[in-house]
Amino acid sequence: MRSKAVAFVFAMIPVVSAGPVVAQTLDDLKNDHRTPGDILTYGMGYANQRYSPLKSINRSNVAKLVPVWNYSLNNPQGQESQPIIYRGAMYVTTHTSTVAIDALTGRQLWKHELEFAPDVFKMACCGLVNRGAAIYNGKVFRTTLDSHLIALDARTGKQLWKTQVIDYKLGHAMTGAPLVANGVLMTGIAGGEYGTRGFIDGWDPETGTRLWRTYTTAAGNEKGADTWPGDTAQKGGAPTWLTGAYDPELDLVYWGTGNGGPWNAEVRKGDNLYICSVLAFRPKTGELVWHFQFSPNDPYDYDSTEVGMLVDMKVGGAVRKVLVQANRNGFFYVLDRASGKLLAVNPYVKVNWADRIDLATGRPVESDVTKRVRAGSDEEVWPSVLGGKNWSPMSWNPATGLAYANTLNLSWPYKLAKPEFKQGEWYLGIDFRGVTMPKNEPHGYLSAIDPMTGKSRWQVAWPSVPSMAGTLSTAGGLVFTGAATGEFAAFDAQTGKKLWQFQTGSGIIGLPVTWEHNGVQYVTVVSGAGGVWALLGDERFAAVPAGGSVWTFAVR
Ligand SMILES: [Ca+2]
Repeated sequence: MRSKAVAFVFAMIPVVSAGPVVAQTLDDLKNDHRTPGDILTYGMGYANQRYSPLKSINRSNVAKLVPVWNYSLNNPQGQESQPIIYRGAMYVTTHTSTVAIDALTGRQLWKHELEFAPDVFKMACCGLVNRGAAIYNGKVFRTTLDSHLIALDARTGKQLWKTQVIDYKLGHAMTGAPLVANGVLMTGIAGGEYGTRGFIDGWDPETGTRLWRTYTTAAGNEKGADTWPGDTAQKGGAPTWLTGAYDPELDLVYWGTGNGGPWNAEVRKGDNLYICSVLAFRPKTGELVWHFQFSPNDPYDYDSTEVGMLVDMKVGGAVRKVLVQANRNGFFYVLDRASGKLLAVNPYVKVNWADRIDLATGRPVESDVTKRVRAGSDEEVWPSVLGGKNWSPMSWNPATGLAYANTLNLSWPYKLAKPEFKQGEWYLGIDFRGVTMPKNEPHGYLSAIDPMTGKSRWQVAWPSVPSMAGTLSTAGGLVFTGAATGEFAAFDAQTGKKLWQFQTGSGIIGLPVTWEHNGVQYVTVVSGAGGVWALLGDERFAAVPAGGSVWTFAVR
């Protein structure tokens, strides 16, 4: 708690300080979840719970929520950026810009713009997006589609340094928000569809000098290299295109990895470490402490890049430090986050690729469907290539003990084909025909999931296109999320009853946040249709206007 004197000093500083910005410290980042006046991390705290203790907006007054301001991002692509808020400034990214906005008025403070060579866009498999910035020690950090990492002065937007992470022409892109933990700036990489080799990097935030690189496919004399035939690990995928979580007490960063390359797993027989896994490593060195592989030899593009949430939860009568994840493979996992031991695993959507996950070994028991797929048969597989849940994060409410996620009810037709590698092009090795939308059933839900059973306490069906947006939970008993058709909405966390909604003018695929200033609670979401769903040719989506903007709401 801040003393009254300190609070007074803070109140005397104008919302946007003209003087030097007090630098964010590592302690500020560590305490982010306890300081609802700012949002300093992707995930609203290192634990990635996207939970706020704020409750002045609650079940009884959320119906009075009205917009306070709207800011145009001047960008027609999908908007997946989570805002960062510090000392009255809000930082939002698009694929072509980083902006600082006065959080109370919506006035632009500065804008930093990017330009790309035209061939860059081909390397972004699934939409021209960026998922947000990181902030530390007076600097704003972001990644770029052409695989660079940039540091900007948080006060002026001036570029302080720019580093090439890797040559994008190899088939890489960067869309994720960086993570700063224990003084190290960390980034992942995309390119799992292009026959690339994934990695995670650690950087010096002051200079942009690379401190370490940990590859996510094991090769050469590395442990696990024997899970790849020949040199297949070199094009083996395991991309790391989202953001990790961090436990400061254990000093472990948790980072998810994606699919193997090519999707056709018959050409890379073996477990293929570390595709479709969570890696627990030391932020100072990148040294791997433990790993858990969800889908060994995955043929289905079941990325595990969305790492999930770190929660302290009762398991068998005792409170355990766990990592919970709604995996794209359709199973909900509870892992001990100190050791990686599997504590519970159950399906949370319709699954037919595996009969179950063996609790003792953590390995899937592949179904007859997958056995036939591996033999070359054409099969309908659940869940689809988009997974039981796609990239967007869920949120946690400690009062309900539930995980709130936008889940998908889709399958896909699957048949192996011959993979052919060509640099900078998709390297799949399957007859890819998109997803199947079931008739007479919703295609997605907002689901309130019990982590120990995978069962939903309640589900709300999306009436049209399913939502790919993130969720936000609050102590006000609310869950906020957005619809692909543009409605930003609040639901009762206990019952799923919709309590409020507002049409934002374009589709929502972003990450809502809440924050306060002078005792007033605000809710912010970035609107802007696009992302992976826009690539599916769904005619229902064609009627949703493009156009990125930031909305901030309050009860008035
Ligand atoms: Ca905070």
